[in-house]
Amino acid sequence: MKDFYPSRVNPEPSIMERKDPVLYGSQSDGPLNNTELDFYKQNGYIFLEKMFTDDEVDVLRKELDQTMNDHKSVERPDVVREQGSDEIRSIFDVHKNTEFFQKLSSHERLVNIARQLLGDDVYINQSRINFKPGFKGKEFYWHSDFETWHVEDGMPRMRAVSCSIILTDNYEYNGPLMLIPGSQNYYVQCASGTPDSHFEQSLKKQEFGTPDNESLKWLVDQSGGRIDRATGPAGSVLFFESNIMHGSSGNISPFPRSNVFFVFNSIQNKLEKPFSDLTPRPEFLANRENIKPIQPKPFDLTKKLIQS
Ligand code: 6CS
Ligand code: FE
Repeated sequence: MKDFYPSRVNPEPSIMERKDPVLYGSQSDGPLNNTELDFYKQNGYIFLEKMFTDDEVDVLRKELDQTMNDHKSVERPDVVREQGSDEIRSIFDVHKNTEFFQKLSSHERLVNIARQLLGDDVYINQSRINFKPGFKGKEFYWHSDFETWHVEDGMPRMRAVSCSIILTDNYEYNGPLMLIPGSQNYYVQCASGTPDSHFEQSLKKQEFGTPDNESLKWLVDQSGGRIDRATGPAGSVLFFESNIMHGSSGNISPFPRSNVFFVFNSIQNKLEKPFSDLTPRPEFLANRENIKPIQPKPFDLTKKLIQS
């Protein structure tokens, strides 16, 4: 298969233009209006305040705490700990491993937006819950998710969107996600060289497939010097395009930050072989098995599944 987005091939990094649309659907395809869709197209993300009520957030947070407790002593690759400590950083594959998050991943409120943005049926390519406890939560260095998914997992085109449900209030000072608006339109072809089983390290601290300083400066310049932050109340939902440059700082405030994270991919954009010599990453990071379009379902989080 042709590689439209080569990266980690040359020793020197470079920047190329995106070859795919950012927005695939239109207003008549789903819940977002033209203003919201335009914002997403221009900026590469949209932050929807309070899509979930406080009661729903309580339930979500309880489920997250429960999942975290259940995994405290679980030693498995899908339970990622912080470097040099026992602190859980992420738990992957929650849309398969827990009944609650499985239902949540097909919630019509989320899926209908993903379908609209991608203009297609969708499936989950990756899911996780992330924790950034007060005082000790560590950073995520700048990266494009698509770069990793393309080079290490074989995602052919830019037709995926990440959805992050924010479960604690996000402030400027507790390590919110930072995004470079407009960077979804450019692809940083990163410098070559990726160690074997890179993911074992990159999920704690990514050092390969990250942009060089010059490219990052260039991206911030093209946005007019803007770096946006996904700040807002718990219950808000952030949708961000697969190639937008993003990252977050550590959390030295007393306030924890946690979120649930689903990656929706177009059903026409299923994973192929990695666009590199690397061994494909495990299923918990990059879903390949039993791929079926999600049927959006109404799901009252505070009650039981309304309809299955
Ligand atoms: O590995 C992944 O799939 C995700 N995690 C990191 C640290 N970088 C790329 C992508 O966001
Ligand atoms: Fe990311």
